[in-house]
Amino acid sequence: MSILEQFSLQGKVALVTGASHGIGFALAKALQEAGAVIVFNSSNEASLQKGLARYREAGIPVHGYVCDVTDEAAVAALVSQVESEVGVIDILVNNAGIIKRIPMLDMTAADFRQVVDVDLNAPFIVSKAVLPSMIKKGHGKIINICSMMSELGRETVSAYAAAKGGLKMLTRNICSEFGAANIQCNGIGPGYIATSQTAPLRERQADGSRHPFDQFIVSKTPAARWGTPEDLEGSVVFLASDASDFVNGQILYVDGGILAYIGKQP
Ligand code: NAP
Ligand code: GCO
Repeated sequence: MSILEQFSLQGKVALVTGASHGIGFALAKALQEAGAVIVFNSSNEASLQKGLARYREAGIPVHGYVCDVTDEAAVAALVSQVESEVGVIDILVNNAGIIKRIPMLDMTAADFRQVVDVDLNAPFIVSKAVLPSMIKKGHGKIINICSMMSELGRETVSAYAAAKGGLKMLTRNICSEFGAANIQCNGIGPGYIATSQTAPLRERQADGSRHPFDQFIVSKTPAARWGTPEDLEGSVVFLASDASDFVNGQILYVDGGILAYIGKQP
């Protein structure tokens, strides 16, 4: 197989969860450009319609569905509907995620549970729903969108870091349990990426200056910039393709070097 054929996704069906915008949209765009048929879901009809319009404007053919990824019955129904309307899912990208930035002593258990439900329980639910058909087909790719917070903590993101740390270990466990069935499960760990999720950390201050956190992240990142969703496109095609058939249980950090860097002396 030529190197370009190794990276081709022709004939594959990819489900990217929560891909109406942001990182998920960029990942779906890249997978489609590599040849995959794209399926995505949104948590509600309004977001689905906005997402469908965004894909239409970009000339990207997609199949879109409403599905709350934390709802096991809804996920089972989604996978069954996709299998009958589009085809068996060859590639799953567990992208849907939320964050709550609340100091731990102020965070309710309900807040904590909600973040873990979307960021950790849902990847378990959706992976469990797609694995049987992948096993029957004799191959499959599961890509979990982890985070720098799979490795590091910081104030106010206890639930998110716990969930993303768990997602790193779920990735390794799916690898362990299904590697023999030719299923590869890896993670992508984005650094700080400019999306709606991190918009509050980049808001201009009243005096027009950059947000202190924005300045902090740029100073801590060797690439000296925030990442963009497009920075993640190559890594998702690699992990979704035959080129990564002997890569399993790994988290590929796409972070501009921030995890490797202790930071400049003040
Ligand atoms: P985003 O713009 O907030 O998008 C998150 C997506 O998740 C939304 O499209 C949302 O879909 C979907 N979602 C949330 N709850 C859902 C549910 N219950 N059911 C179905 N879909 C649901 O965030 P993003 O920055 O693109 O992040 C995408 C992923 O990358 C997340 O897992 C995030 O943790 C991770 N990540 C982000 C960064 C970053 O710096 N931005 C860095 C590392 C990792 P709807 O709009 O339909 O509700
Ligand atoms: C935060 C940010 C981060 C990013 C990302 C970093 O509040 O610290 O939202 O958590 O979203 O996960 O990799």
